[in-house]
Amino acid sequence: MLLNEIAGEIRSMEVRGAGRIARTAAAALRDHATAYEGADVHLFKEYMDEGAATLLATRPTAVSLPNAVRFVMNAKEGAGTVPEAQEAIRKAADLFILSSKHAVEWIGEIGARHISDGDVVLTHCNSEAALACILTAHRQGKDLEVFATEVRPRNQGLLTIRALNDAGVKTNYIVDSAVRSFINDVDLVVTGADAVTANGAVVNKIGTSQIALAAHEARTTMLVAAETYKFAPRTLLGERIEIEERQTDEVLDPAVAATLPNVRVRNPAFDVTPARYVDEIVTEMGAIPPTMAYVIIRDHLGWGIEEFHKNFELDE
Ligand code: RI2
Repeated sequence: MLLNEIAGEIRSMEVRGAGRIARTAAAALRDHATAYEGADVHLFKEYMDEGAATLLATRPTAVSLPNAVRFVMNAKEGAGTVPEAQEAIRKAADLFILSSKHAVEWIGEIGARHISDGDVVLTHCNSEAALACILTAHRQGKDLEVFATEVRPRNQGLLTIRALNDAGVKTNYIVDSAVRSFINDVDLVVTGADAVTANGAVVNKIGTSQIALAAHEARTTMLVAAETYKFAPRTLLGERIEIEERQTDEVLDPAVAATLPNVRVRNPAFDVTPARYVDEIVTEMGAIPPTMAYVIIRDHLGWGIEEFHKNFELDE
């Protein structure tokens, strides 16, 4: 499939979920590089830059996307010829995809240790990292019960209940607004993340922050399952994560909206949960307090503030 078509699938959410988007983008860059037939390495790099820009323009919030693109694109930097650059990109993309899959498995193993036999777990949206924790605990023979939210407006909860059902996990399906009614029955909340900022705030599917508030009030543990490539280096510079606002017809039928000229429909796809409402972030490097996000960005992603200082000139 051509890179433009893959970008279209990410935009329309046929391909969705922060980890899957990142792996799909890495594979798209690899195939885009392989398809190049010219011999001029400078033209090749321009061609790749255009492809990367197309992928980056698809959805603005999940930081896994720019992190994956940067990882793959950096690989070509030292290459002197087109075949060298193509090979470097292929290797980097395959490495990213493999490590991403391993990261999810590690998160499952570590997250499952937070789940005890007999626990009731609540999850929101459809996160492969969060589901890895739940399904690993289930495979270990722990007796679990899950509450899964519907996730208006795109109903990703349907994907979650299908996966849980097929694995044989006892599951309750609830509308998003029922979370507070059930939170006292829940031992543990586990969600995924689209981005984690340098101060440990978690950006995830709209509704996550309300769930975190309800969990906080009920003294229910709030875990976030997130691979390290969801941590956002540029938030060190004070850059904010852009919250995607999607088209209004996902929320209200345009024919109905047309009869309501004084009503503006809003459709933010994500919200921000402050670090103080998150007990731990389960990464493939271990379960960490959210306040350690800076350490992940500096030591694991290799983006210390020194990197930025090298690239910026201060005024005399
Ligand atoms: P994994 C999803 O976004 C959800 O917000 C989910 O929690 C997050 O990505 C992480 O998903 P969307 O693409 O990477 O449904 O854990 O908007 O699968």
